[in-house]
Amino acid sequence: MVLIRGMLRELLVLVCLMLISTSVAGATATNESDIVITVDSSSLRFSPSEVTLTEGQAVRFMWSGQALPHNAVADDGLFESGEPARDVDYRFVFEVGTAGTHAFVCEPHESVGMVGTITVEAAPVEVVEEIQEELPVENTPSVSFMSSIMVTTFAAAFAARRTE
Ligand SMILES: [Cu+2]
Repeated sequence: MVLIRGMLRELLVLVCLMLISTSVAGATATNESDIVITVDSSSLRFSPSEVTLTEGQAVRFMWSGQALPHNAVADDGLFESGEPARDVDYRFVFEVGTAGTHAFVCEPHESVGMVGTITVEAAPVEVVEEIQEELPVENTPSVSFMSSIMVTTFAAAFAARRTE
């Protein structure tokens, strides 16, 4: 019986470690996976102008101190960074359901070829739940961490009682 309990404890520690590592990775993924689009040195091109991402990921249009004011407006109306500006930091999350190709332009410079394309690939089904769960707790990653600990504690207490 002691041997079994020892093995159970090792198993629980392992499960606990796995839960902690996945919740930490999930909490930090939101910003690390952002795709940044800026303006190149010619001042009339997006860089990069063509990107591919997965539903749930975000694109961040970001530039500062530009000689000319720019914006980023989707042809299909999905997103718009606002009025053209020399300093822009605009983040747009491509939620589930936005899979497809989204062409966008810089309104003042569309005629000289300041255009781009964002290709959004559908998220795998198991990732959908994860994204919806994470969005409200974006700034409080400890919530999922705490729930993992609580689940593990309950499991440990339950397992210990059963082996007695
Ligand atoms: Cu422009």
